[in-house]
Amino acid sequence: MGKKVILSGIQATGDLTLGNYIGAMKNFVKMQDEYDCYYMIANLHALTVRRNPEELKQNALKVLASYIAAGIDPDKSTLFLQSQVHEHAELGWVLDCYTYMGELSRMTQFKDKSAKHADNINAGLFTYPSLMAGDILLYQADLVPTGEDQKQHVELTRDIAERFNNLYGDTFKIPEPYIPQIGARIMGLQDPKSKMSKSSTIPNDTILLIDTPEEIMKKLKKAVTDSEGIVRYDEENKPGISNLMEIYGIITNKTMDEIEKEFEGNGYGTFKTKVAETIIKELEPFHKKYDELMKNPQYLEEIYNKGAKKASEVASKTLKNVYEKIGIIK
Ligand code: AQP
Repeated sequence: MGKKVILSGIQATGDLTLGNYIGAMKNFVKMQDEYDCYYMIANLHALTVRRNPEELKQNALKVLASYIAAGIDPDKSTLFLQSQVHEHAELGWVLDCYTYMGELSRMTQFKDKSAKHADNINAGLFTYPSLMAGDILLYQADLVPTGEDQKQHVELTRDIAERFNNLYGDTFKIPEPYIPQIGARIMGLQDPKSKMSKSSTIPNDTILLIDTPEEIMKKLKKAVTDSEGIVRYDEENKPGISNLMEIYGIITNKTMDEIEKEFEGNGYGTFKTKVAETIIKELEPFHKKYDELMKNPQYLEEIYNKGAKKASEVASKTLKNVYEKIGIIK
């Protein structure tokens, strides 16, 4: 029996955050030996918000460089741009026709993003989950590693796949979400009730993977806490400190109990400094590799072209089967 298949991706919407790293990329790296992994750069998804065309191109390279710098080996995993494999857009359209408006209007991300971009609530923002279902189902993925915020979309993908299979017979593998137990939802440093996000406009809210050590230390020192002064995990009443504890815990492999003991009798200043130092150390090799890769766009182009070739072979088989089943002449 062959290896199980994984598909996941990150939108080409800006510099990646510590949330993307902990919630998604760390698992991408961990899973690449055991699974047949397809990691795409979701540049078509990025169009749901207005983008500067040059920045969108550059952001695609940044995501690819981040994948490799974080430890994804392009010889083990298939790395490609979503736009290079036209089957994504085609299957996305087909699945639009098998997804209900009621389902799409229940999606939390649609509600959040429509509130953030009230001047541009476009149809793409609404049907984003059908395109994402197409991304996953094209590769007959068994697992989809993501952060907590994407779980709802993977669940909808399962519903769409089951609906299609019931109508036309076994066509799609039904995928499972794969969500880390800790770190699935890293929160903003200034607004710890909202998820840390690439597009956050709140100063010092987000740690970017490309932040310098000085910037990371500064952001940590300014992170919102509470007046209790005790390093104690309580997500409801101490969201700021609990978020920092999760970040520290996932990097050091320590439990919340161990962290509470470690910082017993210490104030928040000592704790924040230690968290900052831990993040800086974790990201040191990333920085070095990322800078090298971004100086070599030709190498990045080779990687995504090679990946797209392999991805297209798999995707075209699935789409051909889908078209035959629904009566579309190719
Ligand atoms: N704060 C987070 N904590 C844990 N996981 C997270 N992810 C994103 N933010 C966090 C996970 O990263 C993967 C890629 O996300 P994406 O860029 O495709 O879309 P997103 O979820 O919309 O991420 P952002 O950073 O919030 O982007 P913008 O600001 O452009 O919308 C996903 O697996 C996601 O769960």
